[in-house]
Amino acid sequence: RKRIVSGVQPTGTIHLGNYLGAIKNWIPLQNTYDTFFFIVDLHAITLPYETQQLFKATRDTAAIYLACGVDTSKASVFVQSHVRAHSELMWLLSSATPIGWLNKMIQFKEKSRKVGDENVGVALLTYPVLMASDILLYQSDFVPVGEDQKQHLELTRELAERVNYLYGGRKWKKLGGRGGAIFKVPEPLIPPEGARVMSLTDGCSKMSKSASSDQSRINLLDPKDVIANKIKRCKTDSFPGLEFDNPERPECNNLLTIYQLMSGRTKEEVAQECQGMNWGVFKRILTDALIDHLHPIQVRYEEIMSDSAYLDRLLAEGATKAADIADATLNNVYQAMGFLRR
Ligand code: AQP
Repeated sequence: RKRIVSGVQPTGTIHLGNYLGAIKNWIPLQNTYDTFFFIVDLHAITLPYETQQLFKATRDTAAIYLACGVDTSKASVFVQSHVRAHSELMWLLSSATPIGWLNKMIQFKEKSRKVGDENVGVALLTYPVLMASDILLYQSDFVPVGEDQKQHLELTRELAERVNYLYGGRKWKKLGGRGGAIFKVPEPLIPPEGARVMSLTDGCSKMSKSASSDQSRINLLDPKDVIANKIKRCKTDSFPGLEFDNPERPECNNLLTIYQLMSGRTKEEVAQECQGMNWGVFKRILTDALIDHLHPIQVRYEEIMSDSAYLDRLLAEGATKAADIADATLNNVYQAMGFLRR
């Protein structure tokens, strides 16, 4: 079976953007692909963070994956730092990564501007090399990527080809390596349309964990009254009726898209149902759709969190399964690069 890897950083509370842009799309993939869904904790320390918060968010994120329908009998679910090969491969790959490639990364420029020079750690620059390790360790065929991760995946592909060129082929075979290439070069898996969820307070910026105002996002674990309040206060406009795809109405497009995805209807059905509505009526049906969709996830989340020993056991099993594959790749890389193995 073809392989897919993906993950979310435990940097804050999981919001509707993470759910609609990533986790929800993983569920059908589990049936057709060999899937690896991990909690990307090593990436979560690339910006200043709270240790207590990382500790809590790591388990929370795992529980949310399961509550959303990730099934550990089909997918490998684990915490990134529990599989040591991720950090180890990163070191090996960093020796083959020209620093100029990293300096070009848009996300590095944006994030370093945000935190200010004195808070920019080296890990923020080398983040894409760790991401490449995450993907290449599992010889992944596909990686689901949003717009903001496309450049990082391109770097992963170039790095795979570079390592294959530098250390693979005949030289590798002489050292005892098997197969044609050290790494499979992964392809992007473009998420379904409408998967980019925008902020509730500004339809032109994406919904994000790090936005300072909690009003800008719906968190997956928000209680009913909080959801109702956020939708009541979210930004709208003063055009008559409601419509998709009007560039002058980004908030309207975003809220209709959220409604469409939460209610499970088609875009055409929603366009027709809502075209004559005013904001008051629409906000009520949107609130109901959000609550109806998120409530069962929240109930399952509570059940899972009530037995954290069980959750930890599942994560340990996931890490063991993942490490089997990751260690085999890592061993090949060491060998190909000329290291004397124990
Ligand atoms: N607004 C969004 N719409 C659609 N998809 C989104 N993702 C994040 N925000 C949206 C997707 O969620 C996955 C996990 O992303 P991450 O944990 O690496 O965080 P991120 O992409 O940096 O976005 P966050 O979660 O909002 O954090 P910050 O505040 O750091 O930007 C990815 O698949 C991502 O595409």
